[in-house]
Amino acid sequence: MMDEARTRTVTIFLLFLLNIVIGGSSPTLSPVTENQCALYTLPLELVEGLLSFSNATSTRLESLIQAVNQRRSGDDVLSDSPSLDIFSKLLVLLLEKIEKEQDRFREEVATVSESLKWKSPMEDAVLATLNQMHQDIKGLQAQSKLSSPEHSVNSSRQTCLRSPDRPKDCYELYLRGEKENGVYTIYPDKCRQDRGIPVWCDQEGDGGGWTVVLSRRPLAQQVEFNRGWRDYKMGFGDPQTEHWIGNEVLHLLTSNARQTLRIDMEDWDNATRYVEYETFTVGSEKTNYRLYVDGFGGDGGDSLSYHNNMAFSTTDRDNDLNDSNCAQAYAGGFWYNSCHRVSATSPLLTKQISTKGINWSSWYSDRTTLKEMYFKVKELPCN
Ligand SMILES: [Ca+2]
Repeated sequence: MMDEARTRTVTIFLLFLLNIVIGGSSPTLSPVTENQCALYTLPLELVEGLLSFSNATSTRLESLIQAVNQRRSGDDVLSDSPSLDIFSKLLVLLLEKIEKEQDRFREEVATVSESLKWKSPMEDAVLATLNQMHQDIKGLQAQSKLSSPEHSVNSSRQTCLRSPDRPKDCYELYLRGEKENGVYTIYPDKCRQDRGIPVWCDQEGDGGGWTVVLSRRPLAQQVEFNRGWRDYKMGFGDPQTEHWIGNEVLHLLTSNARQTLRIDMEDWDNATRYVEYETFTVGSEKTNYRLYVDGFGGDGGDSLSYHNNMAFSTTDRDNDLNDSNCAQAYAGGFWYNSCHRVSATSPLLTKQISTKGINWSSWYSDRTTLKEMYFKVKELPCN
């Protein structure tokens, strides 16, 4: 009788193990660890899926080990069973392997974010989600014995990522053959049908594929840039004249793929300068849309690095490092430090020496105001 029960228990364990081993072999984490760049190309949902799968598996293993241990302590005959010992050890080994793989993945994410000074967005997007999913899985397991990984991955969200004819930026449009400058509709958030937004695409300069995120130029009637948090969050102006694309879109664009930032500027004597930052990221609203730039190049000087790691500030949200309110003092929202070496959203003043107009201090250290300034981003392809 006892032998029969033991055989049944062992058979169930075997089936469980087989399920785990077969199920665990398809979504592997190793391509991510082998290629850091792959982190940027993996859709967030896929990363979540991988993590939740391994979490579900590890939770299942933990409960199996617990069951084995309970069985052993509650039954003297079985406690001497060599086969249960072997299964118990095998389960522990599998659990260790999965945990090691998860640690390796977390480490890889942390390394990439550290090397790009890009910590918060990645932590927000993936690591926090991981903890939440872990809790969700535990909740589901409590409700049901069915805790297969297929049930924990939201497949409908994956499908919408693949929907066609929804270019996420000007670079995608360029790759599809749209090679003329102009206003195009892009869909930075591929999962929401209503989020198409008009932008100016620079498809002719500097290799094309640039999504213009900020444009300043002299007009008969300038666009008002002295605005509050909500306007800077959602975007305002006109892509054909003066425009702020919006911090939400900036965050989406720069968290979906690694982006290069290029800034073109022109003074009142028609001289031009440009700068590029190989990596440009804007954090989520939780980070107050914190700015991360790295990898400077160009002939205009590295003024923007003074604003690196700064939160965004507006007239009604003072997140700067100055005792006063920089956004109010300079009449525009920006990643103020204490306060600025770059002023891109202040009023467009005619040629004069003033910190209250458009400035790039490493070009004009005397703060001669500039006539035009454009911020544009482009996906940095992974090699
Ligand atoms: Ca302040």
